[in-house]
Amino acid sequence: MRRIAVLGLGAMGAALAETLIAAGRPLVLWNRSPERAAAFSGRGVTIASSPFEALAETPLVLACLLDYRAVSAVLEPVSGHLEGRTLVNLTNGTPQEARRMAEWVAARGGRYLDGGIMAIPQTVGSPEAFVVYSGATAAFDMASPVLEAFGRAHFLGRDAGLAALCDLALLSAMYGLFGGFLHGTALARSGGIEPRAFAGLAGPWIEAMTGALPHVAEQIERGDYDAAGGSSLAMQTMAVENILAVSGAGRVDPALVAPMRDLMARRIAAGGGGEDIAALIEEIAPRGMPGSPHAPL
Ligand code: FVH
Repeated sequence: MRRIAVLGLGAMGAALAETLIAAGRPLVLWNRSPERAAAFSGRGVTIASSPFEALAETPLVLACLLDYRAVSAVLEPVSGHLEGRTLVNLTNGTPQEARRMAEWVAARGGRYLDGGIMAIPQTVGSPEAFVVYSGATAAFDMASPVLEAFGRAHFLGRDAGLAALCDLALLSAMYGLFGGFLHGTALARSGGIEPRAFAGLAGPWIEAMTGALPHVAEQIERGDYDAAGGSSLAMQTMAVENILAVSGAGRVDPALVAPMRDLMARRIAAGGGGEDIAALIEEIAPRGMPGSPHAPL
């Protein structure tokens, strides 16, 4: 087995390295601050003193750094040594950054695969972890037996920007979830319900609600949001107004919930009172505009 290079041993890079060590993969590790690489000494890995030394050892290079600026800073000095190598970049960034990086690597004779890790360091390699990839198909085919160790590997296509887009879309859903949970926790605490007791109720409730996501997605694809005797916006907006009223009384800042009330009001004013919550997508990404369900980016 040829060695695999891991560039970047922060919280996530170190978790990736640990996972590959557990999978019995031979590794060469590099990190800007040498002490993070030195922490792996005696674990049967090679410690490289420079990115050049790391690349020299392997055809497969994994990068997991803070941002694309860091990736460029690390790779530019060794750009003459990318020919024939596959770079898998697991650094968070924008689709534009990923596409630029893919072109830059290809211009130097290398293959580029972009990845978005849908796990935290503690869950890398666990059954719930997955990673979205896009870029050179040959790079995915070559690297996927290694990459599967991190979690299920989903290849989204040859557009190197797709993985970053999907990563950011999934993170958007996550931030909405945490934002809602934080507001709910503050509200509950204003009445003496402690955060852990609230979490015990919120977990099963949110889990049950995620069961509705396929139906919401179907409504968006059909462009038909009729609530059909279910949970209309006209009904839901009353609950949201009550949330905001109680938040004000309990001195909880409405910043995380008020935007939902505003979107509902806009949709209802446009005649959508009988529609389901899925209709709000038309307020943030109207049909026919970039980002709408009918005009993919
Ligand atoms: N940690 C997480 O929960 C998330 C889960 C999903 C994926 N993200 C993304 O993974 C990338 C790395 O995140 P991280 O958690 O490893 O981040 P840090 O622990 O802060 O480590 C940062 C590493 O980047 C190195 N670095 C920063 N700037 C430079 C530079 N100019 N040149 C070379 N290396 C640089 C840093 O090196 P050092 O400070 O130890 O010398 C660390 O190795 C990230 O895109 C997440 O969004 C993680």
